Amino acid sequence: MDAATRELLVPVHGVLMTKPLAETWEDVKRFQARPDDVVIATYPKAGTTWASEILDMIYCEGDKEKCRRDTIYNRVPYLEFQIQGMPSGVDQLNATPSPRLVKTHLPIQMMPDSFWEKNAKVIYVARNAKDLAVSYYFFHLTVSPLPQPESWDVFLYNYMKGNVCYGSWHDHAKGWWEKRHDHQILYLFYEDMKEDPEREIRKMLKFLEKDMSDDIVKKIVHLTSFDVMKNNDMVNYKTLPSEVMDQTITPFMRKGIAGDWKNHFTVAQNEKFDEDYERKMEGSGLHFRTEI
Ligand code: PPS
Repeated sequence: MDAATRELLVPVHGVLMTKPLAETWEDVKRFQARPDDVVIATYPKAGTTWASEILDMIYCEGDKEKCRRDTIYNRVPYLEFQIQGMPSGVDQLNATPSPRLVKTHLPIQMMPDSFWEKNAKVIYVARNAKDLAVSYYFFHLTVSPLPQPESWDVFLYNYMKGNVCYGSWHDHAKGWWEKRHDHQILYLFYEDMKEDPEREIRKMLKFLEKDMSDDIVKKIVHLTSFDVMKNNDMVNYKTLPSEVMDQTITPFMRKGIAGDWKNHFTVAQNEKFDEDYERKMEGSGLHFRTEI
């Protein structure tokens, strides 16, 4: 682990988290879910904001103005959010009337028990590990609570080892995949959403037992497309103070594609990554597409 990581991240039950979160971890653990909560669970950079916007659109029946009532991080509060000087995710959620949409990046073993006890539904979005690494790297360059990577190579090494905030991508993807056998979890893939967003939105509707006209579904597909979201200040995080997220380095809505990893991985990095990946994912039954 490099010095910057050691300074800003500490392990909580063996998973690296930011220090402010580690210090308030018990508040997250004790969080009280409600039966009608719908959780959007992801490893960071897997398409959380995209899925969150789709779900809020579903709840608002595709009403564009209603969805622009506030920023995405207020409409879909981030359970374990903890930055000094800003309201915590737990406080925000406690003050949110039902039905709530809840964002989390927690790995399965760290979810507050209450979500299982209350039988809240979860939509998990997974994204292939290579594109995710690139997106996470650029995100680290822009946000102050995360350690500044020494280089892309060092970042990739830390990521493969699980020495990044939220720990191992492999464990995260596999943990949630296994849990779907005994809980209401809809497991979706970013690459499928890219390929056919309408089909994936219909899966969400079915899972949530909601009916919707074809016209509204198509409207939601359009309003949640990358180009529309990139120019929507209620989802592109431009409302965050620049000392928290500096988008002059790279925008939050950066590329939004599958396959960008090819522009960043060297041949040697790719070989090493594949070898490590095969070992960690073998027998999981999970298959990701790294391009579409
Ligand atoms: S975060 O910070 O963990 O909540 O980030 P998250 O929202 O999970 O992921 C950000 C990446 O998702 C891309 N994105 C999209 N792709 C396609 N279509 C839409 N509508 C969309 N919205 C967000 C965003 O561009 C980030 O990926 P990269 O590869 O960095 O562009």
